[in-house]
Amino acid sequence: MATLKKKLVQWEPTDIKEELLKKYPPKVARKRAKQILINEAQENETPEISANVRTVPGIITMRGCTYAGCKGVILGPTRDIVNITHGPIGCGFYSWLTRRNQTDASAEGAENYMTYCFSTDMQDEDIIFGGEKKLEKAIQEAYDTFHPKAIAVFATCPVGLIGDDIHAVAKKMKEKLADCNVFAFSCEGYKGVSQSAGHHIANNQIFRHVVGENDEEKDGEYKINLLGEYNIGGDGFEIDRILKKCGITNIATFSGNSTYDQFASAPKADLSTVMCHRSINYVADMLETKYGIPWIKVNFIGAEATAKSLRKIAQYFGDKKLIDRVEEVIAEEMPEVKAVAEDVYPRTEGKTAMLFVGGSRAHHYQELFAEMGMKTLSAGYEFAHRDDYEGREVIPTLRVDADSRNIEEIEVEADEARYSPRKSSEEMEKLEEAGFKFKHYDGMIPDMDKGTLIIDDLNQYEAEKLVEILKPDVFCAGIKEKFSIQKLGVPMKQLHSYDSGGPYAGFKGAINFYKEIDRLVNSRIWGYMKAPWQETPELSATYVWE
Ligand code: CFM
Repeated sequence: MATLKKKLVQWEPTDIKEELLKKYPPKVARKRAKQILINEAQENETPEISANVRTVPGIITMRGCTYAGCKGVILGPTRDIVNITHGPIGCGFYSWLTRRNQTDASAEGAENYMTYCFSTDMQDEDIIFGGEKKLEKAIQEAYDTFHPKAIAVFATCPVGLIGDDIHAVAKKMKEKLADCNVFAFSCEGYKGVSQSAGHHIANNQIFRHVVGENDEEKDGEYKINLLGEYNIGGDGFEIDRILKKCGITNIATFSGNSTYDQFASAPKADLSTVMCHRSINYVADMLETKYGIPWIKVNFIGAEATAKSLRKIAQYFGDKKLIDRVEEVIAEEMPEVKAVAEDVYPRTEGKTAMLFVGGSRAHHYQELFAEMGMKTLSAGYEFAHRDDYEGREVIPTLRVDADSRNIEEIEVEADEARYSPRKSSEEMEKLEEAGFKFKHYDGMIPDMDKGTLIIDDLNQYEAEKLVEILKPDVFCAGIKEKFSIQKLGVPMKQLHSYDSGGPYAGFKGAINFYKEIDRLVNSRIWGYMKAPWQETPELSATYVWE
């Protein structure tokens, strides 16, 4: 172990970057160079990072496809919509319960279709002669069997290639079935450069076909929406527990542990809180434009971040009763969190981490590591956009390329009957003067130290190189990375599925995470692994870039 620790800090970030790029053909190296940024940690002076661009073919990316982002990520956690994959069976099968979103269907009469895998199972003849009839039959069959309140149809790559009009089929069946909302998503896997395009396609259609469908008033005080929280490993359950304890009413979660009615009722909230900015910021914007609901960024990953987010919500409503209750809850929850943090701290302090996850967790989880005294050496997203790195200020300057133009932007206007500003402009100004920021996200970069490496769309080759050079105490990514990293002698924590652990959100989640990471970074088993560079030490400190 001692020999491994020695290797830290002996590489300059510029040398590491050169080392990562060295093997590539010049054209690929030039492209990747723009996606690898050495952090200046100076607000607003950070040079731009290239993100949301195509992966070079042949590179083993960590990304997923557009269909995965639509069907799996956004619609996956909603229990009472029948989700039919129109395509060959593999797409439906692969997205069948592979994401660890949980749901609570224990209420009497609760519908839950999440455990089912619905697919049209397209065959060669459907590809040749068209699959619309088969889709129509599948919708009818699902309706006859379950009588769900909604059926969603998802396009896979071949559907787009052969030109099946899934929207026409959905429209026809909606009219025919009358008491079932049927809508479709043109989320062919190839549609965008990653799953991020699928989030956008999914949210547009949910906004168009479901949001606002239920106009009934909802009970409760301090009504919020929780956007971009997907209840992975029960995170949403923990957040809901805390919100409830504070007396805050969660009208709709998009989309962890959600139902059709939650989406339909979202306009009834008085504040939208955004967890995962990447996957859902456009819904927050649309809810504001159409219904007048302001939005703020929150983060329930990390105990301090959770406390801060609760205080922000309370400050927004500005009611003394809520402000006091939130303080009481924080005071009640924190001692246990602090006790565990203090216990692990001597063992975790000074340890190092790398995080390459999706489009928000690589940022959020740095909070939890910081609470344990751990330092993030390098981090990056798989598919986030520049605003998730550099902050929302860059949005007006984002380049619209052929791939992003491919994804529909829906025009939303204020709803004549239902638009009502939740706060007067004076009240909003007052909050802003007191330091409150609406529609605001600074991104990952300002929170990272100078000299750290921020890498977009990291691939397998670069991941192994990075680990080899910097030897972190823990590497965080997903299942595809898990074993190649562990074979290098470094513990690997899955931050998508949590390795079947969790929850890690909120106060109880922080406790789980501290304990888990303490076990991982202090396990002696990693010391027994022989990594290739331990046998070929020329790759260590003696290396000089020419
Ligand atoms: Fe948002 Fe997510 Fe993420 Fe994401 Fe995801 Fe996920 Fe993720 Mo895996 S919505 S961007 S597409 S926080 S499934 S719950 S863990 S890559 S960092």
